[in-house]
Amino acid sequence: MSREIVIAAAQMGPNQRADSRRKIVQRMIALMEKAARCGAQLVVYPELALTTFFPRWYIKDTSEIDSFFETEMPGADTAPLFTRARELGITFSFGFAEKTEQAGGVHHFNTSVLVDKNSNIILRYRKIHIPGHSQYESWRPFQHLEKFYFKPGTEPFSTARLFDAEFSLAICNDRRWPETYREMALRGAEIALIGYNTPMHYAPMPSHDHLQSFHNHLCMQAGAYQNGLWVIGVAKAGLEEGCQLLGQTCIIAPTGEIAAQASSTDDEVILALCDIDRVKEIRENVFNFKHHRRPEMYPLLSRTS
Ligand code: CDV
Repeated sequence: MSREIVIAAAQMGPNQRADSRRKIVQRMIALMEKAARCGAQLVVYPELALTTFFPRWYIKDTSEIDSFFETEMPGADTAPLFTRARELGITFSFGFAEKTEQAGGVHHFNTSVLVDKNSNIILRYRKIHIPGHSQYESWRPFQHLEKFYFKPGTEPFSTARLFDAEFSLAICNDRRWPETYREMALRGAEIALIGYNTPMHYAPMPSHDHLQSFHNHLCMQAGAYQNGLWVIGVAKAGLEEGCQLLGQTCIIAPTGEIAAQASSTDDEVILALCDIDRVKEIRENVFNFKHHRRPEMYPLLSRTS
């Protein structure tokens, strides 16, 4: 029996700081309903879908910082999204800022979850590659203080089974690292869901600004092809609080080909009928790990220092 899944990537336009969670969640529900009308079984939203990309600001007030974080999922504001998904029989994935208490301490993560059609969170991933800087840097036109707001996740990429296929989650900067896709594929993942917020201006190397679009597709297409994965890359896009964010939401086949791509920087749904068995075209041939990979020749890859 073929394993075909209609997957929707729900690109989101900008979230301004003054937008309430309620308003943002309503937009997410509207995207979900549109995707459902088109036959989607899974809807994928971006990184930090519920808020603006707040690491662009240096905020000292802890209650103000807390206002960007979720302490429960679903909480009062996000419950309507879960309820509507259950009514529609839709599975979905989205990113959010998570504040959690563990081992007597409070931790802040940049998190993504995968939710089944009964509203159960079946996979939770906390961003491993935290980019940016940890202290205010006055020379920047806007900050990228992810290292100030978030601790890196402590669990490696893992997978969850849905629709008879193996799913894995990654978040934004993770997509630029080849290790992300290889680790997922070695763990049996067949579909990688990756939300992102990528400013068009990269302050440490502005001469690369014109390459943002190219690098976005380059890394995800390479990751898909070199590991035989479907990759669903979903942007929060457009002009958010004066900061232009890249769009280019796309669904990439295991051959590295783009199967569907957004054509705006607003709220937009794109879909593809993803035949998960196409993973085999790559994994049983050119990148058959068992037959051709030479891990004993790559000892530095897993060295930690
Ligand atoms: N949200 C991100 O992780 N953004 C980073 C940028 C800003 C370096 C990215 O890799 O797109």
